[in-house]
Amino acid sequence: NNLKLKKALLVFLLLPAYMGTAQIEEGLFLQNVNARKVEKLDGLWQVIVDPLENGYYNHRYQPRDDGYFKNSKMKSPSDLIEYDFDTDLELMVPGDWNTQSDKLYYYEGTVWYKRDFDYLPEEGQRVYVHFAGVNYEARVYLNGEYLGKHTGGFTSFMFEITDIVREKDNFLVVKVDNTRKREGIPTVNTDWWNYGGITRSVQLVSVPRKHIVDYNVSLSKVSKGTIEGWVKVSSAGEEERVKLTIPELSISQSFALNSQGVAQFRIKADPRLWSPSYPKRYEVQFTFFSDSIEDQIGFRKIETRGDKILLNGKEIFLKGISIHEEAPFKTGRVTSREECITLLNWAKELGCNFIRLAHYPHSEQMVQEAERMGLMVWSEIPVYWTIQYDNKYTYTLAEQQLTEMISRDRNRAGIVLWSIANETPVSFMRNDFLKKLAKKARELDDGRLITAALDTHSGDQGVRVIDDPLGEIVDVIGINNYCGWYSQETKSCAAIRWKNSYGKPVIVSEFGAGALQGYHGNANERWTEEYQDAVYNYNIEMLKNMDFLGGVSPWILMDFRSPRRHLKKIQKDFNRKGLISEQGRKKKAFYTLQSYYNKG
Ligand code: GCB
Repeated sequence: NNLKLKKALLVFLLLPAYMGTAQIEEGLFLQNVNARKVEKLDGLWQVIVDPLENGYYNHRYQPRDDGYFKNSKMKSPSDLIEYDFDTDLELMVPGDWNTQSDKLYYYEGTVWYKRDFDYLPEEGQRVYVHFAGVNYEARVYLNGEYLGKHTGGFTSFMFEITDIVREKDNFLVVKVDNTRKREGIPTVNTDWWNYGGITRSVQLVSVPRKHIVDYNVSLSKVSKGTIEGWVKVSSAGEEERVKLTIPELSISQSFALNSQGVAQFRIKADPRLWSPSYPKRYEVQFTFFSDSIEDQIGFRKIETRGDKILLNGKEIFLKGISIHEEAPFKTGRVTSREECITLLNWAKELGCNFIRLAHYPHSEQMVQEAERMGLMVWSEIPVYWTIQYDNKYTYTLAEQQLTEMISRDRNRAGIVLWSIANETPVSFMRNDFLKKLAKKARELDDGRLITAALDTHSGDQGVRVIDDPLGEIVDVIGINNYCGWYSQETKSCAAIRWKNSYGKPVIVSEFGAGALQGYHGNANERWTEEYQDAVYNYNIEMLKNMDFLGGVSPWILMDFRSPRRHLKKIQKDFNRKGLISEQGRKKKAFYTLQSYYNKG
């Protein structure tokens, strides 16, 4: 019949969009989730390791209606149910699975997570389940119902559960899959461990029906002595207003919302500006009906003039260090505020005013603590090495991760640079890809600088020329350069001269060398602390000849796990370029960099 035919035709037309990996679901968003009414679901979760995705596909490889998300239980002795969360393994959330069980050390695939909870919903509230980070793909179910899917291991996402959550015996199930994908962001080939799992906190968030969704408060780039921004609410009726207070600046004003629930504002104000030496943040509060939300916000201006970086109108040199989100002492993913503080304190001890958070967005608390401690931040998405620049889906993923990173952290004055790529090979497709990403970043946020780490440069009679078309696109050029390690003798590094014809500041975003902490020998003996130290000494000499140098972030603060590092006696699956071992012991080069930073 006609209707059936029409339906079939419709399904056919819609099919390509729903096939395979081509599907990305638009997410819900709430700014500053941690300042809302939340209930944590952290702690032990029950898990089932499912390498064949048996809990998802049947033997014909079709999605099952009775997958593990149903959390079925035997009802009579003759029932056949071939899984049981409650008698299987347990894993800590937040946490990667690789460092929690020897069997899961190299595991890549699906693990099902389940958590039971009771919840007392309040009248008139909306409830969400919020994930701060799950690597890489998450499918989420509550009480057997599918909530949605998220792709990307380092950004947050949430689903509404108002009509599904009940007072007793809820079960939340997440299918986590960290399979590396050629078309993914990142792609299959990286130099860090593919830690799988629910690596960051999970919480239930509740807000009144009429609530504040998102906001941005910053120092105006154009008018002096002005704070400006916008606030968006869930739904605004006519003549409804939202209130903003910043008590320390004697600001208390209300603004009319437009039909989209958005209010924009500009207020004369003279805040003390945020800087590494004075990381001042103000208490900022928005109120809308019964909802109110508080944040700590700093005000600062970051810009470039020629080849200089200016913070609050004054030239500043970014004394930095690169950091992976790898936990000190225990290794694995960072899961606590204390671990963030340990890493950041080491950066402070080095004399840093800047950190490069490589190679993906770190946790919200890492960024917040850095800002509180006066560290400027470079924040980056894992557009790394050879992702598929000619794949539209890959681009969509990159843009999604960029958007999620900026949305989450747009109010963090500490972040001064958004990085859109690391060591990507020049080609038309890649240039186009990154041009589009940079444009998107600028549309989303005009209060920061755009950067990327390049590794291409040509030689011109002993002079290295930065000659990547990406140089045209970014505001600040990052260059990774491993003189003395992957190329050339250590001694020769001091003599390198660089040519930069872009008229923009350059950050040497990586240099470094591997050393096993406690292993000593000659300065020409690989893996000794002395060799690493020599690389630092000669590269620091090179830096002194770069007039257009705006900053440095050597590679890297602490040794980190990488499956590319097979030298059993030395590496044991660790990239040894840390200035500090994974057990927190400092190597010689730590003090060399420290003395360079303390002098400059
Ligand atoms: C690089 C990459 C970084 C690696 C590093 C290394 O250029 O950007 O992710 O870990 O080199 O140690 O080889």
